[in-house]
Amino acid sequence: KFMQTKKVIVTGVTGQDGSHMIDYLLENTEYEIYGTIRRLSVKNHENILHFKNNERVHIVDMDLNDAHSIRDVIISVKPDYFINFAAQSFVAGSWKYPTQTFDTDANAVLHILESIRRFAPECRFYNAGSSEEFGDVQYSPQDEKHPLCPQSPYAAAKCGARHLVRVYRESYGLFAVQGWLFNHEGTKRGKEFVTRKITKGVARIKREINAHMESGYQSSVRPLELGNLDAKRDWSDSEDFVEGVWLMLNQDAPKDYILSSNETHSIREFIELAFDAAGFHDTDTEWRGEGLEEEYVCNIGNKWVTLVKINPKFFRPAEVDLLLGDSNPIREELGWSPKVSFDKLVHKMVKFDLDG
Ligand code: NDP
Ligand code: GDR
Repeated sequence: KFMQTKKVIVTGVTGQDGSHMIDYLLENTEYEIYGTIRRLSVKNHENILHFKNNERVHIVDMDLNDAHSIRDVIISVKPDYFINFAAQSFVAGSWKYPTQTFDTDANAVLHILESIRRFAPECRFYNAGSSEEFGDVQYSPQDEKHPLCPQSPYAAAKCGARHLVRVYRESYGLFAVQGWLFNHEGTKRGKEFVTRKITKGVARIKREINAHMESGYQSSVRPLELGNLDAKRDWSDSEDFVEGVWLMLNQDAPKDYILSSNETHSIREFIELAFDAAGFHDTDTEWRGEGLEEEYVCNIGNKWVTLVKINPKFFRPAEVDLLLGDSNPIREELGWSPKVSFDKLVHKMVKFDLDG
């Protein structure tokens, strides 16, 4: 007998997680997939090119800032799953575009929940929650009981969405969850986020040094400019996390979990490891100076070359100093386990940017 295939809507597929989610669904399910995109003046389809023409993937238009477009897609697809990765996801940008951030990251979630309730009440919904919601952390490691202490318009919007998801779950019995995902990265990571900015910067500097080996490279190397190097983050690989999201969506009853590596590292450590992965050895490199004068330098052919310097323009109006997750509950209850270590992640990203 003909069995109707389940349908999954994934938003944010031109970004990092949405793109990996589609790869994961193509490999691990037989479902029909609807990846949503919005109109931009210049297309950025780099992360969807490899599945754009797959017969199981339908690319449909939906702008989260337009409630009608959300509603129209939900009515026409009647999804079994709705995975919402789309967002204004850049924390620093959320002070510049607070209203747009709140509309996209909180109000749009309300529009999705309302349309699911009215037109597809059996649909399982996932919204992309964040460790940024813990913000001004009260204790470490952060677990699912940690209070919400947002430090940015972005985090405040994600907290608003979290309350809405819970209210809709409890009021209407929707299967709606919102994990707390700690930072996750990879070769599809946006270039303004610190990890990718570093790995791309390392690759560029390596190329500049190689190109000028013969002729006074000291003046030819443009240092990488960064903000607060003391912040600490719990970094993982995005490909490990999309699996955790799918497990959350397929548990018996809706429950929100943390996904994290359970380790924390400073931006400074990420920088050291990234340069090391590109062949700048720690015997040749060192940190010098303090505060705004701090620099990461390297001795190349008896000349000191500045690799990294501070630019205060990358400081934020408020900072999240430390994030460290406790993802033991999802490991124990749903059997999730990440495969890629911090060290492997940094090496993978540096290698990709060196080759690219
Ligand atoms: P990206 O920034 O890589 O991707 C964001 C996606 O959202 C892009 O596809 C973007 O489309 C889309 N988008 C933005 N605004 C709209 C809009 N108005 N309408 C439709 N689509 C829109 O994010 P990530 O993949 O890194 O993150 C996925 C989600 O997880 C986000 O919600 C993020 O806030 C959250 N998160 C991410 C973490 C991480 O470490 N990566 C950790 C915790 C949470 P376009 O290409 O058109 O701009
Ligand atoms: P984050 O990621 O804010 O944690 O949000 P980001 O990589 O932007 O910043 C991490 C830390 O690095 C410090 N930093 C810099 N950051 C950027 N972007 N550029 C710099 O030059 C720089 N220098 C230092 C920041 O101050 C910060 O402390 C990410 C996003 O993916 C969110 O969507 C997600 O919710 C959280 O992770 C969990």
